Amino acid sequence: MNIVTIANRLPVRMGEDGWELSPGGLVTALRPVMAAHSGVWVGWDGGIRGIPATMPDLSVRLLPVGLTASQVRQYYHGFANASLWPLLHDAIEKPRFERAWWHSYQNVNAIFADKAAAAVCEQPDALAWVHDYHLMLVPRLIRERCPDQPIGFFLHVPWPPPDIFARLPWREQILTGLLGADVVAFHTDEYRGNFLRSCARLLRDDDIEVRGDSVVLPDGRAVTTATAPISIDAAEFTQHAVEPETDNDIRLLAEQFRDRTLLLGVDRLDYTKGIIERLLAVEMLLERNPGLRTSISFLQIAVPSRDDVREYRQLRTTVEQHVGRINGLYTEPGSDVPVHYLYRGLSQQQLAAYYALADALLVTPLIDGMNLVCKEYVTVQNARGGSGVLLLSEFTGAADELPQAVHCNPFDVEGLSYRIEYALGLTADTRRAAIAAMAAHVRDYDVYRWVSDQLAEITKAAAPVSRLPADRAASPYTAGGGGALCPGHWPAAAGRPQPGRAPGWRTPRR
Ligand code: ADQ
Repeated sequence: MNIVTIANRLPVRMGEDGWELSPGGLVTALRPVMAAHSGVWVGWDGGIRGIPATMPDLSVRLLPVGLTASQVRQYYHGFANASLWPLLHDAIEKPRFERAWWHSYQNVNAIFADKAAAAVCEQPDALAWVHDYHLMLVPRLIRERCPDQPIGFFLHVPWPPPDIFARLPWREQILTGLLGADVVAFHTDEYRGNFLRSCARLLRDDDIEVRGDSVVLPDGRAVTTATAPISIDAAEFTQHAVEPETDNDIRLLAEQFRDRTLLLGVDRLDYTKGIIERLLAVEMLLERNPGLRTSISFLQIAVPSRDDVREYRQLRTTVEQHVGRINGLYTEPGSDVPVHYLYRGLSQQQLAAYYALADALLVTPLIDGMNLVCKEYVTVQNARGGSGVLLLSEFTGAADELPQAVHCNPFDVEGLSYRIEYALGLTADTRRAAIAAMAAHVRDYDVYRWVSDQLAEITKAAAPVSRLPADRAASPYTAGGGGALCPGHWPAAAGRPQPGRAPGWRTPRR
């Protein structure tokens, strides 16, 4: 099978020794697929020229998309990161909407779709797999260009309730863009349900109907939705946990944090991750328990992220002010500071050393599509027989899968500080058993399984028989009946029923 992956970024970056595969959630998840299948990866070159056509440890052709400075500003920093990102994260920061950003998003999505379609249409067994909120118009654009190719879409972030999604001025276009896919997949049932309810409420007038877990279009094509919690390459992290370099790093860190209980936070520096709430909870812990000021250390490792967006620059300043204030208040004379802070990216192997040493990992997002860091932590702890404890926000996709974690509500900062105390008070046996159970789950449902399940789902949904209308089952998501058919709204597909095809129906571009 030929897989054409379409994602905002290519999976490569310039490292100290030349081009290397990038770290990060999406790349971590997709790398094994591309190693196992031949194919193409379409993505933005990040403004760096000279991207290689292939990488030695990735059997994939890289197809770079070049963007102008204005497209980067408007499509990426603007619409993707200042409109869609906050909107899809329950609008915890107020989304900003600007028409120029939206127009740029449309243009850039068309550029990605043209590149992808050129790769998809030339191979009969190709499957297009589109990723994430940057490219939500792409499934439909590819469908217009290659009507019969299987197309899947995976959303790496949450889908909010319809009341929140409805704030987007271009909500119908985004929904119909996604419905160009055969399968639209989410991390959790909750996000999937929110999406189906959004379709039912906002696409009524387009003669689009939600039936069970599918969405049926005016031309009779049924779009399947799926729940597919993403995971990590557990074998790779298990390996990192026991490498000699990791042992060396652990020795150095153990020396640095000797006689201290180490609490750890590891995140992209993003306002969804609850870093401020975490720092405030640690502050309350130290305020309440003077003895802890010399016996615990809290280390926050933050990867620089999106510092071209105003809210992210402000967040960095605020985090650094809190770190300074807490240390100013609670460092005991003659002792080390209680809060440590690294603002940088680390290799997976280096992260593994921190995971191995940390007595507790604080994962406290206000909202997070999944969260891979907690899965990495339980894997490394288990590989070293550790008895660390995972504190996990109930507002992460991962909380559904890891019931053995100590769940917490980061909006309740004082409550969070008590949950940390509770977690640290658990016996080593209890903690070790919880880690083992969570690590077993992550091992069983690793990223390889996620990928093969997703590819099977897309292939199945795209088979001709599945494209016939779904049964007229009552749907928990349907808000009402249809309305007028929108001529020209849906690209025609060869061999598919197209009731009500009206004059003015657009011929798909090939
Ligand atoms: P992210 O928001 O980036 O991903 P997450 O799932 O936690 O969040 O993945 C972060 C990745 O970056 C992890 O693999 C982690 O190891 C790595 N990382 C973190 N800190 C690092 C550091 N200092 N140096 C190097 N690497 C670091 C988005 C969604 C998530 C979803 C993923 C995958 O927001 O909800 O889980 O995609 O779908």
